[in-house]
Amino acid sequence: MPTLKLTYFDFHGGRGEPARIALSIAGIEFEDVRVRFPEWAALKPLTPFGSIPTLEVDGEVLAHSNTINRYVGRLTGLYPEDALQAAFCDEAMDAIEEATALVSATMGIRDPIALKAAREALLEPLTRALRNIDRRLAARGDFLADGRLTVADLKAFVWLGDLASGRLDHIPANLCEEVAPHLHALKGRVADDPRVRGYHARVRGAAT
Ligand SMILES: N[C@@H](CCC(=O)N[C@@H](CS)C(=O)NCC(=O)O)C(=O)O
Repeated sequence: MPTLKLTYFDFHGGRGEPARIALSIAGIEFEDVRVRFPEWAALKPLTPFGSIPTLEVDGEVLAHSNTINRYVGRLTGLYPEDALQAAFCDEAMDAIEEATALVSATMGIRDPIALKAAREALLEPLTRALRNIDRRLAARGDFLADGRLTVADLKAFVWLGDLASGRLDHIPANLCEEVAPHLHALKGRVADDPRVRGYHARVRGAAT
């Protein structure tokens, strides 16, 4: 197994958390580097694309969350071997990434009125993304690909947790529940997976 160092912000969510969960539940050792927000400005220019997560693999640095998720998925057995199922997995992760980028673009808005307007403008595209992914999930069964837990489900789980966290002002915490019932059920299914429950029991209280 390669030596792995995963670098991401110090909270239980966002683009780096699915890889943390995947590696942890597979019992694969990795250095879990958690960046505090004040440390980020100094680190940013040292990353390949000015963003995190990054995953160092025997000294080679990988960037972009879905690249990392696929790589980690292959290491952990949480990425489909079948080409079509792998494409289903990728499609879901790319769709979530597109929706995540919409929200990310509003993260730096400091003016409360501008933030409210930007977040309210997100409701329509976010609802559309949730409904679209929900329809794909409904067509495929209990999981987004391969009929079993994959990194796509972990990415969906973390994304939906972020949306429902109440940390995103002006995004109703129950949006997924209201518009995407299959995804909402998937979130519960992943949370109830004994491996994921074990992960949360281990990390609870370690970070916010
Ligand atoms: N497409 C990239 C986007 C990464 C990204 O924007 N990460 C955010 C955190 S979730 C970040 O590094 N923000 C700080 C910044 O851009 O300065 C990915 O999927 O990893």
